[in-house]
Amino acid sequence: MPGGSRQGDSIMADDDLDLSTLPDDELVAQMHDDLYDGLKEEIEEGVNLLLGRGWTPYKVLTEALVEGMRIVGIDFRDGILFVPEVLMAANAMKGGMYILRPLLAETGAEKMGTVVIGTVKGDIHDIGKNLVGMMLEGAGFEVFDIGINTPVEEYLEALEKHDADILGMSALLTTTMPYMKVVVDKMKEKGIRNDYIVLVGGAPLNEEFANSVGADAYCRDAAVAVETAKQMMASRQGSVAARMKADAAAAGA
Ligand code: B1M
Repeated sequence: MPGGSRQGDSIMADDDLDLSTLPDDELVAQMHDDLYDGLKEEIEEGVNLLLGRGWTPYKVLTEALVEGMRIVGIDFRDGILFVPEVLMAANAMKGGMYILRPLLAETGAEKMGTVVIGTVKGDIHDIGKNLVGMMLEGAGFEVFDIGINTPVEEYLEALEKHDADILGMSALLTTTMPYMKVVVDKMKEKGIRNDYIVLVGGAPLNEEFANSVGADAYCRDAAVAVETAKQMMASRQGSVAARMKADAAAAGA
């Protein structure tokens, strides 16, 4: 990356650094630096060290990885980092997420429902989507991740194939987020819109936008996505149960 890491100079040359000797706060700061520099092996080592010190997978994810990527995003926006460096940072982040994924999914929670999730057509950002998928799995949802650059036909095919309850769509670009409306409109046209809960997320979105495209909810982050998915599944199951009760009462009358 241009000009070296943001804070690395203040500690010592990265090659000489033994991450295991650093206290937690310095290790996390160093990991932000290593993510910035796209150092996948160092990120993997840092994640393992923090887990070994008793950090929960969620704390490692949010404080070491997501925060590191937030810093990368600022310098990308300001023209200090460019696409190749950000790709390396993303690759390093994925190395860390790969270690955390099974741990986040290991909750033994009962099955909450089935989710199909994908990044919309024209958009290749997948870190946030992957994270949301991981967290939903950890909360007991079965998740089918259909990837990036997803056209409407693939969303609809996957919903039917996996008998899904929830459709999750991610968009990171102001130019691609309107595609969510294309998907929802197609669902309406086919008369299947109300068969699914539609959740949307991504940095440029907000609640108003989610309403305008006809989604059920906007999810600011992965934790909100999990809470929203759980609540919406519970109220959907509640209304199905109420309808069955009413039908049974009507049949008995
Ligand atoms: Co791009 N990029 N990028 N990028 N990139 C952004 C999004 C940008 C904001 C950077 C900037 O200028 N500050 C900017 C968008 C500007 C805009 O439209 N307003 C931008 C741009 C311009 C571009 C390109 C056009 C650059 C270029 O080529 N000139 C290009 C577009 C490519 C394309 O998609 N067609 C591009 C390319 C790339 C890379 C390939 C280099 C790389 C992506 C690698 C990858 O994903 N595999 C990349 C990256 C890494 C970023 C930033 C730096 C980081 C995104 C990220 O991973 N964040 C980003 C800057 C930023 O967002 N601050 C940026 C970490 C992640 C955990 O957060 O994705 O927000 P996030 O996900 C959160 C929530 O949003 C939410 O929960 C997640 C977890 O808490 N959420 C959901 C997300 N999806 C959800 C779905 C749900 C629910 C919640 O469903 C239920």
